Amino acid sequence: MLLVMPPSRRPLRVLHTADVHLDSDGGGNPGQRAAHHEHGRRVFQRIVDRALTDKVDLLLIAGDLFDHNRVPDETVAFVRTELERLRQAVVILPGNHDSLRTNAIYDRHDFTAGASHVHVIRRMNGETIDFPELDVVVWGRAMEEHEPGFRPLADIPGRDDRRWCLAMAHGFFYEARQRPERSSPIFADEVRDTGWDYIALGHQHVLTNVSQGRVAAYYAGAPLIEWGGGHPEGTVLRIDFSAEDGIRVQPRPLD
Ligand SMILES: [Mn+2]
Repeated sequence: MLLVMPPSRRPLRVLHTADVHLDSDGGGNPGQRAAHHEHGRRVFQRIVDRALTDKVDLLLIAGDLFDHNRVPDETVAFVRTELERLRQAVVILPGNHDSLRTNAIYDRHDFTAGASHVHVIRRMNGETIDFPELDVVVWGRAMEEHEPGFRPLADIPGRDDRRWCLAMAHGFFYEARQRPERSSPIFADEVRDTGWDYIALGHQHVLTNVSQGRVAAYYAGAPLIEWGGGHPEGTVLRIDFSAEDGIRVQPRPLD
């Protein structure tokens, strides 16, 4: 009997985060705001620490890394310095808080300058970033306007069986097809029909598994949950891909 084996792919380890919301206001007086900003930076540092400690191959940031497009240069410099600690590839998808509208942070600053491991998804019609050395492709569609007509997974290409196929999307998940009232809708059947290996989602701040059929799809949840709460740090997701053992998703702490 002839067995047709799928092409083997090297094992892959990914860290998935989203909704870091650096420089979010957090309410309060200027002193409290400054402390909140500082706390957000420490959380981002811990995400980079986790990527290093867990020796991931790839870090995916699925939208809303920044809370708004007006963040000062100093915050951008902080992020770039942190990302310089990594040798691993990083892919940043703009979300609704850091979307590619006029004066966008990703237009004002080139995060890839002098940092060839950093990639920012900027094409409104979607783009595929190929990492042949990792046997992986990452696809995403950049957001300009967060509105019901924007479909983060629209026109995703067919999968490539020789590679791990990962997509990123920032938006609101719908279990069933309907006329979307919410902006940037992501429908369950769209997730399923991609046939891709993993969809790294952002926008919903609670860790949620919305996998469909054989397509794994998760919201990583916000890594910084509550200001002043009992559990100030959320988690990030680590995903291990293996041709033999399949795909394993686990939350990883940030302390
Ligand atoms: Mn969002």
